[in-house]
Amino acid sequence: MFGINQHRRHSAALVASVAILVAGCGAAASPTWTYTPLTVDTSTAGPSGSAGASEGPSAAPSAPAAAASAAPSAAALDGQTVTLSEWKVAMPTTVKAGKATFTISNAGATQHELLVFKSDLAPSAYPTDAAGIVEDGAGVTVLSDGENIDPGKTQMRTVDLTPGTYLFVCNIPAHFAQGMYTVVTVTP
Ligand SMILES: [Cu+2]
Repeated sequence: MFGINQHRRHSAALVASVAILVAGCGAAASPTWTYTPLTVDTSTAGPSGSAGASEGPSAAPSAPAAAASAAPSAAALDGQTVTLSEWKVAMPTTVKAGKATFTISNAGATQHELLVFKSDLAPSAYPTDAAGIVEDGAGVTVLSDGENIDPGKTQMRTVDLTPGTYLFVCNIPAHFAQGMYTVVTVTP
């Protein structure tokens, strides 16, 4: 549905605003979810909204109900599927910390792989050589690696995620340079 996809996309672009977005999402259990929650103008969302949301203009931080729903909204990666294709790693951009076993699916037309790095570096600052990320390079830690996956195949992976910033990436030569990665924030 429109709302869910939009929400994911905004979360990716506006990680810092995730609490507000989540609050907006919660209030928009009503069908009125649009961009407007970002403006913190609740005059449009208010009429149908929850009791908490009607309290004031800055509903996101002050409404107890919205605040309570913010944390659980980052779902665990456990049981989810990460889908690889040219040149994307499709997955949630915010997940909850913890041990997670997930499926990696190659929906592309060529082999891909999935590596998980933990690092505070922006992707553009990752250590690279001509092929891609230098996996034992400075400032990055490989949390998980696996065999290449043929098109149409899947692979199971288990990781233990602690809060921080991760890069889920295909490091087959030139694939990282094609942008085949997703930055993932792991929340407590
Ligand atoms: Cu790839």
